[in-house]
Amino acid sequence: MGIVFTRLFSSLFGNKEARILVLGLDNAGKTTILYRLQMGEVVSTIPTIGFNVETVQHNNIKFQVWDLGGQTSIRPYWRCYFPNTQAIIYVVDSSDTDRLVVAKEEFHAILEEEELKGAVVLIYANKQDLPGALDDAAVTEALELHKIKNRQWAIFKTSAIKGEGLFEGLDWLSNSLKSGGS
Ligand code: G3D
Ligand code: MG
Repeated sequence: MGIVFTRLFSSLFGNKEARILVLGLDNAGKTTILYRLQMGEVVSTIPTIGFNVETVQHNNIKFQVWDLGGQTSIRPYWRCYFPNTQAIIYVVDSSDTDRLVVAKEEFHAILEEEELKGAVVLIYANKQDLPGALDDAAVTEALELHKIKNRQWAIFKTSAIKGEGLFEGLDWLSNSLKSGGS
């Protein structure tokens, strides 16, 4: 996957610093995805502000991961990570039907952020290998993706454990970043 990744994303941003945020509720599979993509060393930091951010730097592209939900007091600090964000990868545990409403609310709150207005959105309907996992159409409905206005988005079924669907999603992402000229 490392080589595939290089082929997809290299020279996409020239020398410009680029940021891709990988977000979702805890337990969605974000950290698993980060390791699965094998882009480089995952560096985990716990800033004094109190939330854990995992970072992988691949050339000039920075992937940054943290858990949404929970304490509202730390949320203002998320904004430090918003500038220069070209894409958001939103990860959902498709088998955790109880928390899909929360996942939806967190998702739409993030989309409202001014500094993320231009970001392309890729949704991973993860944990497709689990019995009872909702498919992409059902997750689309649960997250109310039809409400997304004025931005490119796509949803892919994935199993981070099996490594399925991740590459297809990134392929879409790199193509839409190319066409969007961001
Ligand atoms: P997070 O970083 O979003 O909080 P993690 O989520 O990557 O830590 O994953 C949480 C748990 O879900 C882990 O299990 C992980 O192995 C599992 N997981 C992630 N992706 C998948 C998937 O596609 N299918 C299945 N079946 N499980 C997945 P543990 O047991 O280590 O807590
Ligand atoms: Mg994690």
